[in-house]
Amino acid sequence: MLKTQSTYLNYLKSILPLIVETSIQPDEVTRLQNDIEHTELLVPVIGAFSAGKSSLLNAFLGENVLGIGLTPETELATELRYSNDPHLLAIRLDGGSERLDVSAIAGIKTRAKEFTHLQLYLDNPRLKASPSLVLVDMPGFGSSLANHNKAIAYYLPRGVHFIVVTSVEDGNITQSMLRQLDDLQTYGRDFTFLLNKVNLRSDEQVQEVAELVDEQIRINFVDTRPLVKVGLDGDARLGEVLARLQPEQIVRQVFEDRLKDLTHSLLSQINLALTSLKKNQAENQHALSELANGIRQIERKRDGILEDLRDKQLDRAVDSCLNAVGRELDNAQSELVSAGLAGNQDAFSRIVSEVVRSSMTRTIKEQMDILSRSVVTDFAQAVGDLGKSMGQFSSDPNWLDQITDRINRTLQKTGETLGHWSKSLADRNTHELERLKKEGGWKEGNPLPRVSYQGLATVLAVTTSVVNPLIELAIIFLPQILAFFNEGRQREQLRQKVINEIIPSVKRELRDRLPVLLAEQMEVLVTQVSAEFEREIGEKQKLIDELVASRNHDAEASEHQIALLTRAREQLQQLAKQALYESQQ
Ligand SMILES: Nc1nc2c(ncn2[C@@H]2O[C@H](COP(=O)(O)OP(=O)(O)O)[C@@H](O)[C@H]2O)c(=O)[nH]1
Ligand SMILES: [Mg+2]
Repeated sequence: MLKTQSTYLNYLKSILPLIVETSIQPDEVTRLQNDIEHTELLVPVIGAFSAGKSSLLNAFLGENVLGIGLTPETELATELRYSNDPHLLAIRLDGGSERLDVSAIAGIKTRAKEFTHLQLYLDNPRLKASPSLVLVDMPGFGSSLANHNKAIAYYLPRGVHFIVVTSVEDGNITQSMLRQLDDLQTYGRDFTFLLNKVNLRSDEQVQEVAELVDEQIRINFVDTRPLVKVGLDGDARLGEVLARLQPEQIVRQVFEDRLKDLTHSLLSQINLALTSLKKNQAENQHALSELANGIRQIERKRDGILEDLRDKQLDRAVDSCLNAVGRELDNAQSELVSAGLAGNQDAFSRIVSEVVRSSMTRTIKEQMDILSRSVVTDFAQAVGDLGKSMGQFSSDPNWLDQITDRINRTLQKTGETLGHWSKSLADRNTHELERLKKEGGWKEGNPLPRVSYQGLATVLAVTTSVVNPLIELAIIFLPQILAFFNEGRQREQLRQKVINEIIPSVKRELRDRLPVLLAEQMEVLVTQVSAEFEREIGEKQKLIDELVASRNHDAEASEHQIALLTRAREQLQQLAKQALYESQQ
């Protein structure tokens, strides 16, 4: 376990006893403990088929365990972990797994459809030396499109850093790779670029390719990054790349804000409890009725927003997504025509699916970003009066701002780096919403049922939930279009076909399916933001309510509570200072 991880876990462990004696709920503390404990940093190794990804990883491991060669061997993403009991776990689509012998990896690709990915446990010193980093051998662009898409869909939100491998033989970064890098950028993921097989070219040739690649990266990604040249020394080079990753820092980036938010939230609850204990009965009752009123306003606002979503915003969002897809498919026109002329159906479908993925991901994320910010503002306005009165009650003029800032920050989080998560939060929450809809006999047009979410799905998670099903579908309907290519066409004929039939039919297909998926996830986003506001307000309500009740029973108890809370506040501040603010090693 990393030092940062144990510092954070110790912090949570020591604050738990401080709050169990008060009426403050420890839910988020235990949730965070669980997440931090199970964090692994996934580092996917991506690149074209035959770029040398598996060879590089074999060199790093010092053993030839991953299949290499002329046919795409890696059809299933393979995670590398240390264990003194070597074995292979094949993870099934339902989340269950099958335990196999390490040697089974050679034949498993014939069963690729049954599994989402593989976990390979090896008794290997290199893996033992860096237990927090999990390298992933990814299927290349030349493997089956369905498997490639499955792997990208799974690892794009989960990878913390990507190692991008290109063979010097390719001469530059291919369009496919550029689109892939574009997706990484949308997801806010960093990458290291490896120029592989440099031993196959002269120094001058390598230098020429390196300059070209550098320029492509500069043009497409603004900032430059060092290009790592790899020949037969893959072992050492990959080791250096990993050493530069600074896992402690990555873990800190993933959890620091959450821990600080938790601490602020606990402190503000302690302060609220202290305030409430010092106020009289009537003042407390007034605060309680204001809070109850606030929850009603949130609910009313939510129903209003959902209505507006269905009436207006959805159509606008669908249009802007489809326009982007159309525009970017137009840009890829000559690439599509060339693939068609070469009779390369695989390449053709791959281009369509990549373009759809990257343009959809970008535009849907933009839409969701705009939506999330505007609804947080809407809800905050709806409870503006509550904000004022609670600000007075607790002598904290920023009472409401703190809540909205916290919710905004949570929505913008990009780290879903927990290797052990079988499903994204968005999936879980959507599932819960579906269950409640069914149970309550929900009908189209009715207000959505209330879901007690297990945390907020981020803008990115919601985006992923829309894009992934659409990519699967883009593959399903392509074969019909592709039949056309087998009839030996001329370039101009093909171009007309691409412009007049194929691009419109992709758009048509998306127009059929996108609105339902988009509406669903936009509703999930709105419902979650409203649930989060309600949770924040309800938490305060519950706290004051319990204090009022306990004071009625026992007047002395409040003196004891005040002493307890004051001590808890001091200790919490002290512990937080050590664990979160001073330990910037
Ligand atoms: N000369 C040379 N050949 C390499 C290198 N890396 C991989 N290869 C060869 O390239 C082919 C494909 O490699 P593989 O690791 O299977 O690529 P992957 O599809 O990206 O996993 C194999 O025949 C390897 O022997 C390298 O650094 N130098
Ligand atoms: Mg491979």
